[in-house]
Amino acid sequence: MVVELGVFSVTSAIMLVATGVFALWYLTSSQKPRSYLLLPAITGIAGVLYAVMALSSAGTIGQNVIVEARYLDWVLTTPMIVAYIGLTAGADKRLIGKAMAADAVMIAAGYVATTVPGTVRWAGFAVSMLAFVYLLYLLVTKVTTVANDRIPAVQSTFRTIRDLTIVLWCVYPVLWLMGPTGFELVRVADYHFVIASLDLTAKVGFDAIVAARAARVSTMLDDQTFSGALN
Ligand code: RET
Repeated sequence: MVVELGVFSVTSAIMLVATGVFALWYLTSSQKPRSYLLLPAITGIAGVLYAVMALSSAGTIGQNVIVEARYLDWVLTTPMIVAYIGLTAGADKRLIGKAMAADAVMIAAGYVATTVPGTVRWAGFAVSMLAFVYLLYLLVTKVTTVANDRIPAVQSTFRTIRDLTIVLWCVYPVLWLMGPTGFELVRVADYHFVIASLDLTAKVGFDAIVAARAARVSTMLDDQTFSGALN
């Protein structure tokens, strides 16, 4: 209980501080595509819902809503991460929508697998896995094909955030199987700690890479404009 309260509180604090940093970054950046707003939104939603998890584990909220808060965070923010990757690639609305829908199905079925016992549990897991594999398929085939038409700097950002996402996200179903939801090989407190670390990397790490790369690309473009003006 105490360990979980600590893990949730610290994670919430880091997410909220990161939200402030990314909001400031947005306000001060020279170019302001609307997609940049996804970055503080992703960490902001998680910051609030991790605070709910902390309050729930402290008993301040009468009921245990840890699982609900976590899946609500995931169902809102993981499609936003997918949308950001799609927008970076330059994919059209239809393709981005498909990938976001697959993602939402993955999380919704995962929630069923986590909360409903018996056969439904494994049916939920199977549906979630299928949606996950379809999402990965879209990312490495169709979305990547579109990204190949972009300038090299954008292509490399795309590949970095795509690969970070694929590698990190593959750990979640493995943990689900090992944790209290599956074969109980990992203790509950450790499970929450590992998930919080993954969530932090998948959100704050992801946002930081995007922001750092965006700054570099715009400096490069500014330099080009500058040298263009000289010629
Ligand atoms: C579940 C269980 C069932 C099978 C699969 C899962 C996948 C979950 C994923 C979650 C990603 C969360 C992220 C959060 C960021 O803060 C639901 C665990 C496939 C991929 C990136």
